[in-house]
Amino acid sequence: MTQATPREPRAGRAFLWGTATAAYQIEGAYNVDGKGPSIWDTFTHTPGKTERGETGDVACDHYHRWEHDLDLMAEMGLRAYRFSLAWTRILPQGRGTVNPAGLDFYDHLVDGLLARNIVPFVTLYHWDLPQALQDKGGWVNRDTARSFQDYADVVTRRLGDRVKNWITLNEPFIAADHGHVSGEHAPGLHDYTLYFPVTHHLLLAHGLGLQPIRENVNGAQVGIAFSLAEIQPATDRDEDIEAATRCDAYMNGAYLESTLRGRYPALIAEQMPIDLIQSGDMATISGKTDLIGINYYMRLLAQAAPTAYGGFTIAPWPPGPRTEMGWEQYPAGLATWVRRLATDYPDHDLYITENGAAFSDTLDDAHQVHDPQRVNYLREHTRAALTALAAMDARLKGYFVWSFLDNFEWAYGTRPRFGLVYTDYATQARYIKESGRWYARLIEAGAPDDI
Ligand code: GCO
Repeated sequence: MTQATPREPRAGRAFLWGTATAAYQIEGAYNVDGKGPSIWDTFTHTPGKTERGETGDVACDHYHRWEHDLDLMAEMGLRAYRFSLAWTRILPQGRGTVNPAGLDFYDHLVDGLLARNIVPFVTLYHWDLPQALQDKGGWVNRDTARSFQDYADVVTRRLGDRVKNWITLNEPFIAADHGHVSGEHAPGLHDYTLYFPVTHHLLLAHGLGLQPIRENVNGAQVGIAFSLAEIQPATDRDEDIEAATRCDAYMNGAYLESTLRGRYPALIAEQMPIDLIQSGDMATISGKTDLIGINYYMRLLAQAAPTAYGGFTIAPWPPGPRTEMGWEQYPAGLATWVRRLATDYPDHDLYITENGAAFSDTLDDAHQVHDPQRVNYLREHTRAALTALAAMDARLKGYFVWSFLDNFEWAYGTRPRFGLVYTDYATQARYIKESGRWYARLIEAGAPDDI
């Protein structure tokens, strides 16, 4: 009797297959209906900051086209949709006066999702800090954490009866590092010493934000969407192994351990300025959460660099398949994260809150986009995640493709295309790509190898 080949693990009917976006990357309408300026409006309007000087002033014009976009999500059979709120659409100055039109927009968006049986996952902060708060020091200023708490209160009072799944922060490491150390993101600062206060105040904002979410949302499920690269030593030399430990602490441990265990990794804690952590902060930062968001794109190979910030640099990947961003395709790293988090934090639900890839998509005369590379990428990564789920009996509850549609990729502008849906920026027409049709079949089948 030949052994039947084991079928690939299948996601259950309750598994939330979805897509993810962010306000600044898709909405446009940057100064419409009372919205105030964010640091990304300021950054992209500053010459030299973005490829081709592009801005998110229009982006995908989702602000005006959201109903058609929701129809496309329903056509693909999405079960969930992760999106972020533009803080300055709701509180144009960051705190104080509320802009009713901003709350109305998200109110209608949530109702539109629910009407299509799509579960909303709302990200409160996806990097677009109000410029008015940046003018007072931004995340370097501890008060910004309090402003975030007020913002979370305003939003959850309005949406908390219908939105149960909340992501406080998207990728705090990227916000801290790219915004304040490398300067490639808004607000475009270049000072590695800012990593510590910005990290701490972002996490304090998360902890303070938990309070209104718990008060205003019955049955809230809340957590952070962490940028989780799998860190490996570039070689088996002791110094590179040590460099990988340092890199993992800076990029991952500083955020996971502080919020989930109430302490920074020793390497980080010992560098924190004395007066930065105030009494009670770590208890606030590690307030109870329910879910862990995994934003996974790549592994990183760390190598020793004694004079570099953090004592490490990132080595080039070995030859192999790449995405349009030049990123190595490494699905095994996603499985590693599912296993690691299921082991370390068994009391939390896990969601892959972002995973996807940019490829050079072209629209043919029939308005079709044949993107077999993206289909293969998604097949490999969903297979890796579901295999880890089965092996660990992990509480992996959902997977969100980055992204629903092609959108504004920060400093790269609109050139990189990550979407399951093609955005024709000249006409703002949308066309579901081959990968979007494949994803719809995956949602039906539940297992990537069945389609
Ligand atoms: C991120 C952000 C997204 C990006 C996506 C592709 O993870 O960097 O959450 O806004 O657009 O990851 O780089």
